[in-house]
Amino acid sequence: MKKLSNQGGFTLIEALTAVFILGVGIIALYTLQMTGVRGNFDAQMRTQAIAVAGDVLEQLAQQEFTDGVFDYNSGKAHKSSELTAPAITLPPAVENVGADAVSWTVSKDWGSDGEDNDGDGATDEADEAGMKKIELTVKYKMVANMIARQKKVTLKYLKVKFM
Ligand SMILES: [Ca+2]
Ligand SMILES: [Ca+2]
Repeated sequence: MKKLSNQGGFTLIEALTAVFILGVGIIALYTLQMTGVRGNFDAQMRTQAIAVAGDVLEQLAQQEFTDGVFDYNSGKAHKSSELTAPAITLPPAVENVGADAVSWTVSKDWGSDGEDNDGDGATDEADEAGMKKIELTVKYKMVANMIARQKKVTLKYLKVKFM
């Protein structure tokens, strides 16, 4: 039988090349996996932050239009410490941010802010009065690959004075 001279198995270069390609593949898979895990984690933190925002919004909705929590406050943010009962449970990701994790800003009353808020051409007319724009922000901190990143969710709504 004729023996083929070229059948001495793999050369070292071929073996190293195969290992290298396999390595690159494994690293790519690992990176993909980590990206997926991080994405899941981020979604989870975000959901928790939105739940907190919903709780705060509910409490704000129960306050009168004239309550201090809706003061214009020179545009400065209100803090969650202004809220009374019931206490809002903060998930660790929100609590880690600190005292300003939950805050909201209040616009001037649309009836006296010198702007045409509803875009009808008239400024500060009767149907703009008794409305304020509330912008609620919940910050949360997520840790991924040992790096802490702060993110936030923002909800906007109109507080309307009942006549
Ligand atoms: Ca107007
Ligand atoms: Ca206005």
